[in-house]
Amino acid sequence: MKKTGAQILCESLLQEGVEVVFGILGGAVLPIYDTLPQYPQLRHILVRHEQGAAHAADGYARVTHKAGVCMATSGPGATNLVTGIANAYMDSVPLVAITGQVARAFIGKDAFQEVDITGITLPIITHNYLVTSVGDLARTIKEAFHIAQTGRPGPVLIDIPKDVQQEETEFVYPDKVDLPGYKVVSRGHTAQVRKAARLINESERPVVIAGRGVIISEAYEDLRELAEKAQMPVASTLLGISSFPCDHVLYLGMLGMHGTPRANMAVQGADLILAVGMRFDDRATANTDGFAPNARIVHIDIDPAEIGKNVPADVPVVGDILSVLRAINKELEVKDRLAWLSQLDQWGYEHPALRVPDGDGLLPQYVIRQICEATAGDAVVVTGVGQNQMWAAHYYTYSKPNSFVSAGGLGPMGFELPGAMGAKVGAPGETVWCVAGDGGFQMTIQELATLTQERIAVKIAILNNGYLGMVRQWQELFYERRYVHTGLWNPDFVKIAEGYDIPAVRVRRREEVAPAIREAMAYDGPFLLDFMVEPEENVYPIVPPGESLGRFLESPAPAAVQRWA
Ligand SMILES: Cc1ncc(C[n+]2csc(CCOP(=O)(O)OP(=O)(O)O)c2C)c(N)n1
Ligand SMILES: [Mg+2]
Repeated sequence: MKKTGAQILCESLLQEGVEVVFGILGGAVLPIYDTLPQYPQLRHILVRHEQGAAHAADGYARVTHKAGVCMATSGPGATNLVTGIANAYMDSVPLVAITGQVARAFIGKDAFQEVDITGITLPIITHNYLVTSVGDLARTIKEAFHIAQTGRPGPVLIDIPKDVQQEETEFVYPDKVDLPGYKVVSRGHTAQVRKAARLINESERPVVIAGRGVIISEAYEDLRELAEKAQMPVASTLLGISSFPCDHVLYLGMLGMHGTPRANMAVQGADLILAVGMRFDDRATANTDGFAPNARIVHIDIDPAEIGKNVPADVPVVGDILSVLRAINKELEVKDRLAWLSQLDQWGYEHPALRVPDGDGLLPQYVIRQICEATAGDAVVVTGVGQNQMWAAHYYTYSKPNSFVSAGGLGPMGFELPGAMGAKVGAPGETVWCVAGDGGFQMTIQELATLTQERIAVKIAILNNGYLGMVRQWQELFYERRYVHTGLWNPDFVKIAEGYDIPAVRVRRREEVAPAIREAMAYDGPFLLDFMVEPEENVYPIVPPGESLGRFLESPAPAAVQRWA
């Protein structure tokens, strides 16, 4: 029986196990939307901006480990997806973006709402397609999901001209892909695995740096086994948070520009770094010239292009993290490494961090701690970008694997609300908190309407400091306190929420924090808390730009600040 391109798209999505599509319609996707009612198994969530669709699909993908799907019309709909696609690319998130395109006869004519979206997205996409014949559509969708979800995950875009959506052909969904140039190496090379294990066995001061690859590969147990067997302490990158239990005695915290003293000093003092599914991002390494000066580096990654890109590796192992860690674990000797671990404890003692200062002021760190307490470290926390992100990274004790969702590589303000929305749709049984900046929240605030229309019960905590806080912090520390255009006039977020039919509470004092969080959690639906936090609170420690990991500022002591100004 013949089917239209639009029907073939829907049938193929069902074949791929897709349950949810985030999108907004327009002229060039009308045939697809007109077909949707024939497929009630496909839930469509109508967002209010295509950036929201892409971020929501991204949040959904991160919690489910399945490709998130977003859909937009041609031209402005497609370009509005671009930030979300770039974000998924930078953070290796499986995403399938479907865009309508003008009819084939109009392509290249500057037709109404025509853009070359395959051209625009080329550098920020794992792969993309312009489907020029309905006969290619099913195979294209099969390939797109395969490429998005296997190997190093990432975004794939499928651009479908309107007349291809209307054209008919026989529908046969292929049961396998035929991509001769696309090879995924999953098992690490045996000799490299042996070398890696030998270096670990011989080392005295080893450190694991766990990245998002551990989460993508769901290798939590294997990482834990490795750490415990070899008594190797574990630092994580920002995106590696929740790959290893935060309350584990071997956990050092996050490393990097805002890393904990213990994590950064461990890396600088190590004789061996085991880098697991991380890409030596500059926010993680600080100045690479001074990075881990005494360490040999074993780098495990599924993407060979990552090996040696930023930091040279002594022993590269290309493969899937789960399979490589399992292989290494078999070769590991049981060690106690007491001298090294007590050295780390000593450093931790000399450089205490992450204490919430006493006092009356409403500190953002205190708010995060209270959310952590109220949820027993068991919620999924989705952050914005900036100070709120760093406080959420540091002050919540993530006890469950893959419970910290944050946009690290691209760092787009505005991820928080749609990202949390997608995470809640993907994990409806979890409590999902959106930790928002007052600046970032306003970049995608319109998705409050989607929460209400779809009854998506995200709990929102705005850390309202009245500033583009992270940038203000840089102005304070590195531009002699010249606050140029970082102060924000903000609307009344409680009234805004009420306008969207979302109950909301403003919190000004410490003693109001816990009851407000309880009220938000008791409510069956989305709820917003507007925390009026100390405006000029800073994120510490911070490694000033250009410095190496060991040179962090720990406190706002004026002398130290001047030295770096
Ligand atoms: C889309 C986008 N524009 C600009 C920036 C640069 N930037 C990084 S953090 C930040 C401040 C964020 O302010 P807010 O959302 O209030 O978070 P806070 O740092 O105050 O917690 C800015 C402007 C960015 N990351 N993303
Ligand atoms: Mg702010």
